[in-house]
Amino acid sequence: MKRLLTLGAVAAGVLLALAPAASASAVTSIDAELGGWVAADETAPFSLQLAGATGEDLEVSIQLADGTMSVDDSGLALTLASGFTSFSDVAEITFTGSSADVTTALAERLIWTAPSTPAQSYLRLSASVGSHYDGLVVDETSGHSYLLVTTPTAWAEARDAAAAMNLNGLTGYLATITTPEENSFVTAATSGTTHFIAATSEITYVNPLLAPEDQYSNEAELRAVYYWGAGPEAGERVTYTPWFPDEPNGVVSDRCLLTNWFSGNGLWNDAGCSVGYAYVVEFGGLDTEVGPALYDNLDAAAPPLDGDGTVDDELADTGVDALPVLGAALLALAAGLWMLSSRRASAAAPRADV
Ligand SMILES: [Ca+2]
Ligand SMILES: [Ca+2]
Repeated sequence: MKRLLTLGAVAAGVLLALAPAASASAVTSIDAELGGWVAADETAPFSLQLAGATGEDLEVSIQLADGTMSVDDSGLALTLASGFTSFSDVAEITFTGSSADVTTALAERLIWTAPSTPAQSYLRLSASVGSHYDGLVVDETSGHSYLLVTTPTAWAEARDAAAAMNLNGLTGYLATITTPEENSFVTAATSGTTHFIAATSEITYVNPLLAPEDQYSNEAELRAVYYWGAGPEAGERVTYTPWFPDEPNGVVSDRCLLTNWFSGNGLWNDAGCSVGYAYVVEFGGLDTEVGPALYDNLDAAAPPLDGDGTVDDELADTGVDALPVLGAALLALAAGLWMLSSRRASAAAPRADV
């Protein structure tokens, strides 16, 4: 029986791991349209296209080799990261937002201003885009990450909400606290907030995780017997149980476990599954981390020129009217100044499809 139970638990765990992973996703790549050569101080749109983004909030970092950029965030709910103060005229930026708003911002709202010298430049940048969760805490020892959700939520809804989360390819799950070290870390990471963990003795939550021959026929058999109801340990018996004094007190309907009962002590209590409590989502160990998607052309070759490589040809590639630019460049050379006429600025008609 014990052997069968173990095999069943492993099989169920594998099934559970595969099911959410198939629907979860992450930003897997960034494609860029950076345009061609741009005259000094001129602006040109550029575009970063994300592949794989789903519902999770995203964090973007862009760093330019030279020049400045602006992100038109009008109508979009984007938030600058700590240390950044403007979406305009910056050489470097990090911001967060919903997957939809970030995707729109990167695809349609980016403008580059070329540096004042040399007379023409091409855009070089590095960018990264990954999942973003406010308050996420990473255990550097295990590599697992934890997110406290303080909205009072019933256990099954918390389990399902956690499974819908995705951290750079890692599917979330209601936290499984399996060692004293993990218990201490999560207690500290949540500042001792009372919250649900994935342990349960509710028959309708446990049986689907077990092989048919291991399933329980009535709830009395599951009295004070706890299983992990989610995560890599789904379907496994709970063995580490740091109970609060006099718990579990065995109230028949109290079949989902809370930690930090009464105080930030890391001690557990059996409680009602349908009562709303905070919960902790854990990421790690269930599937493969994708990591933030990266784009970097800092060392890439310059974009090709259509003409003979002279200034006018190069600027013509950007769509800028070449003649006034060439005139201004010659004038600037003669005067020892790189002054650009307002006519030239208004003549700029940069192209993103070079
Ligand atoms: Ca765990
Ligand atoms: Ca109790």
